Amino acid sequence: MAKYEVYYFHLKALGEGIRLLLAYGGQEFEDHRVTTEEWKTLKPTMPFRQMPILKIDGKVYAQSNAIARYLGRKYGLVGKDSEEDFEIDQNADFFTDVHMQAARVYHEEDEERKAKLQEDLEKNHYPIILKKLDDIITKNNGHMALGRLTWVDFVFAGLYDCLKCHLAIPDLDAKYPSFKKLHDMIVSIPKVKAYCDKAPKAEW
Ligand SMILES: N[C@@H](CCC(=O)N[C@@H](CS)C(=O)NCC(=O)O)C(=O)O
Repeated sequence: MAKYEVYYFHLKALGEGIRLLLAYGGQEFEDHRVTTEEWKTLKPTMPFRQMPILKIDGKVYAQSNAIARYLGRKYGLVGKDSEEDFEIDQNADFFTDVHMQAARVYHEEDEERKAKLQEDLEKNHYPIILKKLDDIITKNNGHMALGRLTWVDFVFAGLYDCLKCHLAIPDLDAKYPSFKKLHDMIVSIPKVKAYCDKAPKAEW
């Protein structure tokens, strides 16, 4: 049987969707939570100098959405044709865009600039893009695409706590209940819940 290993920081963020998918697929895996100190040595050995990566029998694969898509294919969480896959990919990319906008501002080091950028996002962008995300989930029966369970739901659930932190909107759950509902639905799937219950706790 193939050996699966996930390498990521002690975070949920971009790594958790992969862990949740492996748990869903009933796949045993080694969950390497890399420390900042270890990362200095590991970084140059990574395909794109970043994590998460998935190792299968020692072969390294990178890019969180590509890994999630691969696992989705393995576990029957994909479309029935190319057009359905297209819809999943489209909504996954949109979700990544939403997260990247928030992450860029969250990581801004100049406090004054950060406050201005955050104000602009909250006033001019978040109401539009978060409503769009909410519409997608509502229209899809509580899912990210195709009105049913696909791999992008796991990406959403894995990243949700991190997204909340990066968005810095304290009442996000109340404003967009569809988000929390989708997250909670994924982490309640019995095999996924069993993983979550025993996994090391990371805030986001
Ligand atoms: N597009 C990549 C982005 C990966 C990424 O940004 N990884 C960050 C952590 S979330 C990282 O490795 N940071 C450490 C570094 O760049 O040194 C993916 O989705 O996997």
